Amino acid sequence: MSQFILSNPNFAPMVGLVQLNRPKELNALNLELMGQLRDALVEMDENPDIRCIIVTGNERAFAAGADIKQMAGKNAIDMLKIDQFSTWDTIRRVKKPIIAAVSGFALGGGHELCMLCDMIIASETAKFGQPEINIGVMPGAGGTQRMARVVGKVNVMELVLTGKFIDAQRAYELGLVNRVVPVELYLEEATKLATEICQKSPLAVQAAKESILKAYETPLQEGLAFERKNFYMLFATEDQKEGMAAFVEKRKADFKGK
Ligand code: DAK
Repeated sequence: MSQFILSNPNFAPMVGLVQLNRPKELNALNLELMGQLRDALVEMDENPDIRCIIVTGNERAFAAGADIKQMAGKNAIDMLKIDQFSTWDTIRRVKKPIIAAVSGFALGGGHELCMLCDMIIASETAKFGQPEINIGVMPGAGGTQRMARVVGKVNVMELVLTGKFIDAQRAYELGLVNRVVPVELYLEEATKLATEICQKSPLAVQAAKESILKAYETPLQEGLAFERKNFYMLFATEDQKEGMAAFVEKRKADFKGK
């Protein structure tokens, strides 16, 4: 089978790198690529030596969307039977933080994949969009829902109904990306962010990620109750003892993830 994903669990200390690797097709997300991406992410999620994951493409494209050539001849029942959602749902359940390092095109499913990640570092050359409307369909992997929660109704309407692309700066203004950096620095910047997070307690990081994601899925009171339980749970960890002792003793904490 072709290798559509390059995976490096030792990219930087405690940081795993997953690279989409269908460059000729601008990393169009065919089923094989998505399956390999899911497997690589699950493997890194289970690897105790990794605390944070970066997903990237190449300079020209993060991913130009789902593979239109693979989808073109399908009918509704074919799509239903393929059940791509189980793959996307598995990625959604990854517990470790995932940072998308994006350069070039992040379109359709490519942009939806970015939004499935937890943070996004964009190069100045990045272009985002949901152009599905141009090929007679609409976003199907969270484009209308996740984007609406970030950019608000009028902006998501314009982007989805026109299919137009926006540049990295506009994406930043809309809150879709954390920051924009020169193209030669986007992976480095993502690695810096990942490395910073790796210094924290991985248990606290994962509990915080889980709680933040709940904010997008629940009413406030339910989310607050969930947050509270995760907060109490962290007092059962050695990392909490270490973190608070380190503060009192005026030294840097050494978190073991226990
Ligand atoms: N699919 C297949 N091939 C693609 C592709 C795509 N999305 N995007 C680009 N390619 C291929 C091109 O066909 C071309 O291949 P050859 O002709 O050389 O064989 C090669 O990549 C280079 O592309 P271009 O020659 O077109 O390059 P340009 O620089 O001229 O244009 C472009 C770049 C990104 C503006 C253009 O390629 C483009 O408009 N691409 C399509 C963008 C698009 O419409 N994306 C949305 C696709 S629909 C779901 C999950 C996800 C989805 C749905 C459901 N479930 C979980 C159920 C997602 C749907 C979508 O993303």
